[in-house]
Amino acid sequence: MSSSRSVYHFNSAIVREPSRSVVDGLRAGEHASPTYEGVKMEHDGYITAIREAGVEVTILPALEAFPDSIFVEDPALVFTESAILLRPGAASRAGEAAAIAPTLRDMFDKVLDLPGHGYVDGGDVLNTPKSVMIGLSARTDKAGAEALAGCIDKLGRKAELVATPEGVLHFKTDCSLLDDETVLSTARLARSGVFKDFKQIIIPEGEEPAANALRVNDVLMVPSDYPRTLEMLDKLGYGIVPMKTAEIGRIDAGLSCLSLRWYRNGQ
Ligand code: CIR
Repeated sequence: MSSSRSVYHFNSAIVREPSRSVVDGLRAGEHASPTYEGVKMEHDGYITAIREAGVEVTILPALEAFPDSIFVEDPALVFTESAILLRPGAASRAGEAAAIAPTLRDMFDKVLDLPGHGYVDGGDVLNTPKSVMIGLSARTDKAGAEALAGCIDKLGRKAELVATPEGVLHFKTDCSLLDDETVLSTARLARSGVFKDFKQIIIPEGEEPAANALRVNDVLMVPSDYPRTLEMLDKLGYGIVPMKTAEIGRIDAGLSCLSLRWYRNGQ
């Protein structure tokens, strides 16, 4: 593994087709349901964008029994050297880890199981060059976060437990890594001081859902409905690709949750 490779350099990804049941996906607020067709269109656009960014995409079949299973980021965590099967914190998503396990066992030499009984959603995990940040949230508890930190330690990486703002679904709902030194963050998350060792770009007030952007190789995918964020990031010189997220946004999802991404050696 080259130590100079950026953590956002990916050549492989897994996504899962949306199921018809995606219209029943979990949501915290009173949002109207998305349509299956709308979600499918956004998902197709996402696959195209990450392929164009240089990533080979494995598409898994829809799972009707799991409305939120399109969000493959949550039941697992993947690195070049290993995958870790997590334990999603929402009861309706608990079976998603077992559903994705055979694929990960096929594609990775080493697959670790989260030990113990705690819970972790992958949406709470931000991989940065300094550490793997694990956000405590309503989905990720201390027992799960500590167990995950132990797995990450075994892989020779450094883990760090951090807080997610109250009422925010996942740590990464409110932030993303823009490059090796820079994070994009909401003001409410940045206020906690969690990114004090990074250069911080703060989301304009009222555009908070834009914080879940996704850097893939030379491209920065950004939700398309947030013009001030798009303009700010464009001026900073990032290679912006605006992505439609209005439908998945109705079930509290953003861009990172739609894929598991890693750099596969020897490809
Ligand atoms: C959920 O509540 O679990 C889904 N409706 C949304 C999951 C979004 N996942 C993510 O941000 N990693």
